[in-house]
Amino acid sequence: IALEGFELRVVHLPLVSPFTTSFGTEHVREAIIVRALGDGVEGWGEIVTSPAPLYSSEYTQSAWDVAVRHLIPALLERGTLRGDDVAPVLSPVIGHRMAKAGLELAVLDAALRSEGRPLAEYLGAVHDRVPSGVSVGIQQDAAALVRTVQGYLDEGYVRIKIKIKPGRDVADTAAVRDAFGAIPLQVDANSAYTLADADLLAELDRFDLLLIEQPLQEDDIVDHATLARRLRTPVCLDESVVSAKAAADALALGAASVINIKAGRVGGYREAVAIHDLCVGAGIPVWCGGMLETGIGRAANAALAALPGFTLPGDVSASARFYERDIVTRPAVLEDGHVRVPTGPGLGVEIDEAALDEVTVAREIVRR
Ligand code: OSB
Ligand code: MG
Repeated sequence: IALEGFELRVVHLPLVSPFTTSFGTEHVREAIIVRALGDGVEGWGEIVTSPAPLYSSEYTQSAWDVAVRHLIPALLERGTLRGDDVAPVLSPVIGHRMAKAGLELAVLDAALRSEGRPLAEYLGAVHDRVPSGVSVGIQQDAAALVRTVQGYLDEGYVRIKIKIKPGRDVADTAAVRDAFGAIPLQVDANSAYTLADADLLAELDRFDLLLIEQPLQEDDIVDHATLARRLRTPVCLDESVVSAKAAADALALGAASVINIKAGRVGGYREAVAIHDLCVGAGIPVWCGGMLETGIGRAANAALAALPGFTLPGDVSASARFYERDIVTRPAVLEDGHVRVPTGPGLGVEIDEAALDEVTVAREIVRR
């Protein structure tokens, strides 16, 4: 496509309930919505940052700054671009993967819409719907957690993930296991532990969890390998897997036996597919993570999760799990425990511009 510019918006979407992880509580989802402006076409993307660098080093203002000063100028300088060109053009810039992924998605969407081709097909999807898991934040106490999980099970979610942190781990997990029996259950620590907690984490082995996600720090690859040898529960990496190279290194060291793939964390959808392909080749199951995406990123996640190697249910929930009002006209819904993979051109969702305007708190257009 012939690129003419990009519109960036910071959006604030109120959450239906606060979302608490080991690193903090959010009441509002902040993200950057990207509109690629082409010659007669446009495309949409989402930069999945938060206001503070607590999940990873990126945050909204860092992504905005690098996008405006470095990434967008590099793309506009090229003029005409295919979706596949975005990652190579942006690769001289180190890091800033969420910013790169959001820009890549907007260009891909524009290019695919102009070809009339769905993103799912472009990525290599083989399913028309994906099983839907739900990520449950840390609640007031174990009783509240059980009530919250009950609600999601009643809605039909096929897999439960609970967030854990020191002091809210074994007892919370026991409460959910005791209340619901042999449901597909996993836990996510978001880097809250160290190798010194290995004995404590081994207590989780008795709950027959699908996996424990990111118990240690982002750069603790060797420690994750040491921990993985101590646990019966499979170790899954999220934060640590920032690229296909990082995934290959983690697998070579035995640091993970499952990988959570998020396009934002790894710098884009092409890179996400590369990690998928690598894991399929290595016999490692993968699943699609989430970053509380709006309908834009959520549509892309559903497409990615439909690739053949995504053999575990992902955090690809219905929009209503997080938002009362989404910014797309037909937000993802839960049907029989699944979310449909959009079939229209590009992302296959249409933007609700009135809803988008309502949640926009900052806006800038960068033209050639
Ligand atoms: O670690 O998977 C994570 C949300 C924000 C940041 C990190 C994570 C999460 C989630 C939510 O677990 C997943 C979702 O979007 O449903
Ligand atoms: Mg995680």
